[in-house]
Amino acid sequence: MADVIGTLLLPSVFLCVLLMHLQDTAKKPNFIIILADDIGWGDLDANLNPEVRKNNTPNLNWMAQQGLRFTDFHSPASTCSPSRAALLTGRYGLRNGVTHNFAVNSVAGLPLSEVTFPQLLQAAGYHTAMIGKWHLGHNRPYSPTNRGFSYYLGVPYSNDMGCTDSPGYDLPHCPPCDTHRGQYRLSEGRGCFHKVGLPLIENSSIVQQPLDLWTLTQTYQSAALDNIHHARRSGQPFLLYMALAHMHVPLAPRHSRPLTPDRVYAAALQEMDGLVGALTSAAEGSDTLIWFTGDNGPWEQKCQFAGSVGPFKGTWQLTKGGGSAKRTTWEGGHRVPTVAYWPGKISPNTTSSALMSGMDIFSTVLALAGVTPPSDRRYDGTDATDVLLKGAETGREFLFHPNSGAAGQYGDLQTARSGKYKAFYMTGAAEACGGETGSAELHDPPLVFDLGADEEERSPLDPESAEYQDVVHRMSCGREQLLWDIATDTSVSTADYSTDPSAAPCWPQRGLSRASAGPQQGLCRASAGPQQGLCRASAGPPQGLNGASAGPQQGRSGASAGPQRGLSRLNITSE
Ligand SMILES: *[C@@H]1O[C@H](CO)[C@@H](O)[C@H](O)[C@H]1NC(C)=O
Ligand SMILES: *[C@@H]1O[C@H](CO)[C@@H](O)[C@H](O)[C@H]1NC(C)=O
Ligand SMILES: *[C@@H]1O[C@H](CO)[C@@H](O)[C@H](O)[C@H]1NC(C)=O
Ligand SMILES: [Ca+2]
Repeated sequence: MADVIGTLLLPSVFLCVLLMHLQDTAKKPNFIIILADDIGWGDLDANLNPEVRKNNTPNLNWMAQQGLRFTDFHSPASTCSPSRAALLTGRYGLRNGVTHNFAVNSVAGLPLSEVTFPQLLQAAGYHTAMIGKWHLGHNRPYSPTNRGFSYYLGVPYSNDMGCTDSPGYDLPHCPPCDTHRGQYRLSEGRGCFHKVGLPLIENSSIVQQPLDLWTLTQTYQSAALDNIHHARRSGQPFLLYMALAHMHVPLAPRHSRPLTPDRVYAAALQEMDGLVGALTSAAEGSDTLIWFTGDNGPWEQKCQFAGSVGPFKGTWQLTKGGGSAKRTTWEGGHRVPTVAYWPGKISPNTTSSALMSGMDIFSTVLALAGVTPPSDRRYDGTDATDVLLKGAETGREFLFHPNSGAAGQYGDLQTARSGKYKAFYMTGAAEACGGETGSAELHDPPLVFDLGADEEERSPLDPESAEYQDVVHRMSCGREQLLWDIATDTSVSTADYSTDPSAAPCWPQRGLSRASAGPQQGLCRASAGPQQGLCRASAGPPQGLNGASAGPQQGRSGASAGPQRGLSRLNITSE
């Protein structure tokens, strides 16, 4: 009987599967990668025990309930630029060259010899849009529209790297851009940028400077929805890389009443969650993988304006002084809230404890799109398709965390993960709330923690124990293998971190000659006018260029863009 049914059904089932397969290959899936800035593992309610949840992330909780929540997912670095570079290239900073942050006046960015996954998707026919924080070089040819995005809207770096007219919540509180009689204020609190208005860039044009922090979420949301709707109408597969300004200071949640400082972070988190919800709704029914993650842990020195590490306290470090989140390789710096949602493809209400990294997004997204990255280089990302779609628990055998400013050389892989174990060859702290900094320490033999039993990293294993010996042997072999692999990689890039005052994105104020404000200290902002400081690309060429500079220098394997001068690098008049 079964045989008869089998014989009758087989051809039609086969045809069905074949048709589905043909459809699949004809229409590639869409991707929305949402990268939150400085978010803490404990900021996502779904990561916490029900009794300590604060109900700030209902949309993300819902996505987790309808999708997959990762419990051992890590940012590739614990500061912005290296984390983002590794996510986009699938390579450690030791290979892609980006080991620390770029500045407002950085001449260059992610080496041009590097290949980003948006670039590869774009070549495969995707509409590729990016909204938000780039932080991988704002001057041509390093800007997003030259690195794989057909559309870009956002702040070219962090939202605290420029002044605004109505500052958000930050610590210290930064004053507004001061244009009083064309002068800018000389001394302001540490960490406040006052010379350059925070720019909003669309494609390659400054469209607002300084931008309005308080409407930025709405601006980002409208642009994101436009891109999603446009791509859906056109039938073109799309990638949206949404690099949120949230939860990085200054926080500027819109609220009907002024907020007391202790309520600001929660309000900003709710605002971010609302934006995620809007993206999810816009993509409903469009065969879209939505992958939410973070670029590094909370910026603890911002005190009440920083996120929560949840149970990942880094207690060993705390007892020695300093903070144990952003910039460090403690769990608080690297373990980030991560949710993948793809109705019909990812099983609902599942969690995965697979050890994974943001670099794996590179390999997984490309595999799902059927795109093979160039074979002339080595990658550190692994294809996690089976973890997403088949519930496989096999994550990475090893994951290494680079130093991101808390200890040793930038980019050095001094912390290793394998299974439930973590080995520190070097430890270091970031600045804590209150200013304490701690100090770096070399560990030979390494410090080893069993995260399965000790998630707060309190008590290292006894170096005499057999367990320790076994772990250290395995970790050290894995690490040496990787370092050898990098040393023999013929396509390693070096980033140019040189700076030049004229490299800052700057819409010079009309009527204010550079000379009157000091040679390199004019306040960069859009001219006031009918549009209230909104300068469109059509407003004409920038004036008052000053300071010729050498053109961007490339990594040793990168092509040179040739000499360019000052502000014209942004090419405000075109695109
Ligand atoms: C999700 O899974 C958990 C644990 O397996 C279960 O207790 C809960 O009822 C599930 N929720 C839904 C909405 O299916
Ligand atoms: C700026 O754009 C114009 C018009 O497309 C082009 O002729 C010029 O070479 C560009 N300049 C730079 C510095 O890219
Ligand atoms: C940016 O590019 C998009 C798509 O090419 C275009 O529709 C839009 O007008 C551009 N915006 C600016 C300010 O150039
Ligand atoms: Ca960050």
